[in-house]
Amino acid sequence: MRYYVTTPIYYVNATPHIGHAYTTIAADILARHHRQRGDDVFFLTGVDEHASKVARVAEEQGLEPKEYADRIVGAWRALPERLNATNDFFIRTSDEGHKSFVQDFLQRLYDAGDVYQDVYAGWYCVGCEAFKTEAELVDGKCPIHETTPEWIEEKNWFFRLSAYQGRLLALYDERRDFVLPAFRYNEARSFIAGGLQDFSISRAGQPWGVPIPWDESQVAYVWADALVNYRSALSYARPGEDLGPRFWPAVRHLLGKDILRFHCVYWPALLLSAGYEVPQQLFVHGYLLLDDRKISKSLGNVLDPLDLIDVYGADAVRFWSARAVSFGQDGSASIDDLRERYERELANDLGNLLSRTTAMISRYLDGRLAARPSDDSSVRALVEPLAADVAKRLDRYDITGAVERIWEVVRGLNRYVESQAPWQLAKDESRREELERTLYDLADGVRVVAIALAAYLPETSPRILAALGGSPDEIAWDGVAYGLTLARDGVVPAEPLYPRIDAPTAAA
Ligand code: ME8
Repeated sequence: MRYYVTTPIYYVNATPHIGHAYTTIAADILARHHRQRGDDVFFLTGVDEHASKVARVAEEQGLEPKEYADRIVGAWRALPERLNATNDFFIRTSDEGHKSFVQDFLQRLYDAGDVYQDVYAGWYCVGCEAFKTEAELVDGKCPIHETTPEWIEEKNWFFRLSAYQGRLLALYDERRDFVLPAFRYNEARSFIAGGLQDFSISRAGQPWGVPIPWDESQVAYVWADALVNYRSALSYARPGEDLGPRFWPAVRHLLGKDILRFHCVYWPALLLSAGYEVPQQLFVHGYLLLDDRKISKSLGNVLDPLDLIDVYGADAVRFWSARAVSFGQDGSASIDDLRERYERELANDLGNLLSRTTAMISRYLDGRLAARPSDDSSVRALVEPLAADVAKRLDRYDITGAVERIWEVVRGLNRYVESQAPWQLAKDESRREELERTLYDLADGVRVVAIALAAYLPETSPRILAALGGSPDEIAWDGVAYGLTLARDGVVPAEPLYPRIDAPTAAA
């Protein structure tokens, strides 16, 4: 299967916060999982540079926009790198390959007869990079950014979105899973059903951006430029190779609910007009809240994900981000919860399970494990449904439910240790075979869990496999099955996976 997954491309008007890490982590979990399943995967992330708010910050700093972007882009590249995200490309909208693709794309809209010139007057929120209707404002302010929008009156080029209402409704009716979760599908569909207004795809009097091919006095409106990244990247990510035929339209867009309309309404319409196929699927997740407000650059309540990684490591931040809030819903984030999960779930449930397992194999069996899978083993019953259950959840983007399902097995293995009490079996020479089978099952269960968790915990999972005396990079998904541990010796007590953190509030 072809599996192309994207994050939004983030604005470079400030450095990344935990909200950006959130989507990047989710996309990476899906990308890694699909690679484990042997799918042909492409994972794209990157940055959105041609925004008015970017030009504004640059000006405040006395820099040309491009110079500013060149300086700050390092902080954005560091986000996926430090998170251990396996993106196959990092796009910047200032890439020449992107700009020429956008020009061709806009020309196609024009040639399709979907573009006309008109004067636009309205309230523009620079935070949103979008016009707002009076009805959307609260006390004259943008409710998201809590700022007064600017009155803008310009002669612009318009895209005939209104002409696509029927085609979009037909698309939504034909593909009930086009947008997930279902309540987001309903939200997008009712927005379309409520009537669509044409929107401006160009800006006058702004030098920063992609020139409109038939009118070089204007540049592309940031969204008419940014959305195209998902398709443009395929054309130049691999020099001399066009990945378009391979990965389009097998794309799954991940995005936050703040940009639902652009992705679920504007983007498919633009693609239809330009003669491209619409995406396979869009998944819209909720906001991570901090003290019940959206974490946002403009609101200033930012958590720096790199600080959290410094203290807890990338795996713990990934785990917490996937687990703390049901993916798709809004939810609150707190450092206390991260610390709690680090200690209780990662260090105790998982770390101690590995420590005990390896210590007992070392102590009671001299580090030697014979292959003893058995038909009536309770560990077999515990792990057998796991591969299908996890895959089914991840196919629905339920990254929280999938990791919870894996954790049921982790907890089940801990109960198994308690109920089998290998330390008792070890006292009785006549129960040697039972001891061997118990420790075999335990080691095999931990191996299964490590492979199932590899997409979430890419640093820890190979360490677990190696500690069990296996090959650290054997993580193919068909390894999530009972009884594949081979006979081995030389198992020694493992180092703690998650050492105590003495300064847990360092990042707070
Ligand atoms: O909108 N909770 O960029 P952006 C969860 N450049 N996710 C969050 C979040 C939060 N509190 N804050 C941000 C843009 N995100 C455009 C996108 S795409 C063609 C152009 C994540 O820097 C979430 O994915 O404002 C959200 O949609 C995105 O960052 C917005 O990033």
